[in-house]
Amino acid sequence: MRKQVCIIGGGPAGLLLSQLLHRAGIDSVILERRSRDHVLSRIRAGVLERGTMRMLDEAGVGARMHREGYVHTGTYLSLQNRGFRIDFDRLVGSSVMVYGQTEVTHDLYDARDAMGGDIVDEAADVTPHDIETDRPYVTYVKDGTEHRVDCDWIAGCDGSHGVSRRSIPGHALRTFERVYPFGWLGVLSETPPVSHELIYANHSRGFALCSMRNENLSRYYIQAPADDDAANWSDDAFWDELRRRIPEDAADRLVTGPSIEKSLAPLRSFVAEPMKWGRLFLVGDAAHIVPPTGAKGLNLAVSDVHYLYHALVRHYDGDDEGVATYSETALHRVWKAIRFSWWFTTTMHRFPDQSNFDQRIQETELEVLEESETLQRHLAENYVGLPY
Ligand code: RFL
Ligand code: PHB
Repeated sequence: MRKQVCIIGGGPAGLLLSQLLHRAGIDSVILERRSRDHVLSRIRAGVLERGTMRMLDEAGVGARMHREGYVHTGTYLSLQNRGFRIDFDRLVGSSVMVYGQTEVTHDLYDARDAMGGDIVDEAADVTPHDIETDRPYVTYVKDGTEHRVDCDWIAGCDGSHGVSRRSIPGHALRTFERVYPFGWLGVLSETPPVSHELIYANHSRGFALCSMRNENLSRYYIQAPADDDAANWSDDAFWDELRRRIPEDAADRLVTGPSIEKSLAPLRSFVAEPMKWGRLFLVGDAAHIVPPTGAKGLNLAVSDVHYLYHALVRHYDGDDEGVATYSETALHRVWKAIRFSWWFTTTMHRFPDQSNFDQRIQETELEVLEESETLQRHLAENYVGLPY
């Protein structure tokens, strides 16, 4: 088959890119390794920046988000069981949308299907070839038969364990990484959320986050050792630990119930440079990973898609400036989100080797934040998403 763009990976980045390209008259195919059921059952991000909302609207898939999502005009931070609010609306005149990545992915698949988009699922051995030439192609195996996609460009939207980044020669790739000595143990439960707004809690027992999906679906996380196992945690043990770490009034009204999902996610910061090599672009988690504390992963994938989409539209209009500068432009924004996520993670979590000095500095950082509108504005600006 011949396509203008071959997209590897059918997560939110790949789906959104193909949807936008289709609407601009540029044809693409998505090669996804997993089944659609698998992709649609992954529980991940929950917070959408204003730029992400705009992009979903631009792709024509924002209607259900506006109907069913929750606009949050602020968030709570807590230190040792006492919370204070950061008011995004007052500080920066903006807000975020709480709408699960699972739902975003659902809406994108529905839109792709409605437009007859080409998506190959359960594509095995997806391999990019000749990316340093003007005639790249991608091979894959489906139901035991090898297929070939000839294309102008390859978009590597295949997440952190995909094949795209590995296709860039080692001498050309530079990576930057920080691995944190803890993970997030997450629980999804069919209970009313403890708070209408998110609560990010710093506690001497470790970080906790209260989030939500809807009026009867809550998402909670607690910091746990990186080598812990979700199977070690009964629901009761999880609820007890969460209750200890969050503001007292929230702990008192927390409604608990059986978990319908429980998993441990490791935390790391990672960037691969450059994000373009020859005819291959890296997009989203394929190029960078952030710890979830700043809620930036999905949102960064969407801003990458924004830059790449406009670069490709310009290319087919005869202007190659956008494709030439994609990596530089995207990385400029990526590093700011990497910094914010690192800062927020470092400020909110307890580190195993933290000295009493480090701990006092961390507590003072949060006290200063509570007192300083300037610092709050900085946090708000980054949390709702830097403009693009
Ligand atoms: P994805 O979603 O990983 O999709 C990549 C797709 O590529 C497929 N694939 C391949 N296909 C073909 N051939 C191969 N060789 C392939 N290898 C992989 C995969 O099956 C998959 O379908 O990457 P994408 O599209 O770049 O999207 C990135 C986001 O999914 C990710 O950044 C966020 O989920 C991160 N994240 C959060 N981001 C936010 O913006 N806000 C949040 O609140 C937030 N919370 C989170 C998060 C991630 C979490 N976990 C589990 C990592 C909370 C958690 C707990
Ligand atoms: C979530 O609801 O899953 C969520 C919310 C905020 C974060 C991370 C995850 O920072």
